[in-house]
Amino acid sequence: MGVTVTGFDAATASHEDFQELKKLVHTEKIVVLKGQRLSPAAFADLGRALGTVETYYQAMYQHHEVPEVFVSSNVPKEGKQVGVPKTGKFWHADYEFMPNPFGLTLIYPQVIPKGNRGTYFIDMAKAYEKLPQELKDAVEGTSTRHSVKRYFKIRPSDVYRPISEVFAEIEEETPTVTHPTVITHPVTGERILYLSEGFGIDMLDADGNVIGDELLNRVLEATGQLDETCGHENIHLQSFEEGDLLVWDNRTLIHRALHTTRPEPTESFRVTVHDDHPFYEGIAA
Ligand code: 7UC
Ligand code: FE
Repeated sequence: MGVTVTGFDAATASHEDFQELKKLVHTEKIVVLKGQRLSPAAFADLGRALGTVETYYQAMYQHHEVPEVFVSSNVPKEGKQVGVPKTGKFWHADYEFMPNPFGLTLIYPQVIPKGNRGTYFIDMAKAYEKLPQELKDAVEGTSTRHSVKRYFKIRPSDVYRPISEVFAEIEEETPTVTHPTVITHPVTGERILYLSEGFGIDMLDADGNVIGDELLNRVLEATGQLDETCGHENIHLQSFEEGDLLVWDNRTLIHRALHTTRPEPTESFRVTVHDDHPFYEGIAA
């Protein structure tokens, strides 16, 4: 999975180059831009060259100078936490719990662990293709509900608050959303299973009635998301080294941060972008 691109310079790239890059992401799913040296502001500019940048909705994730940059870090600066540690250690698509998710995720690792480096991916278009016909038939016409609630990170300001109040606030700010279980990629036309172990809550039949958990669990199992060893044949471990900048198709791929056995310093910057296409054909956004 994925391709490597050397010699890409966002500062001198033409409009056509950026269009080409996007096309490559849609067809190859992961593009690794090698040898990047970008300031946080230049990283956000790269995002803007690809479409409309989405700033993460919670301030605690935002880079202090460039809010469009999401910071995942366990490396304190001047003794203070920056961004949020241990993000994304569960299968998900970014903003899956939002009404209008974005098509592109850009990750630019800053501090790379020596031991456990990389991110796990599953191509959910391929996973759909491989489903037994019986499961394909079972998900046809269904939709899936998604919420951030199980992986919402408690903020420093939440200390001493009743957990019920925090849950109510999550539902108020980011109400549970419903998307078709199988979405169509607006560029490639692929059919994609759009659900994850992290954010998927339950499924609805064509009439909007909740289906028991069994179907959701069977689909999660079949796609490899319940394999805690991450050895399932659908799972791809994407490694990276200093200077790499990853751009991936956030419609087709779900991902999961690698488990670190011993905590090692790790930091990465993220920019997320709505490209020129609706998230999926027929989305109400
Ligand atoms: O802290 C995290 O794991 C962030 C997650 C809840 N959301 C990332 C996203 O873009 O959906
Ligand atoms: Fe993520």
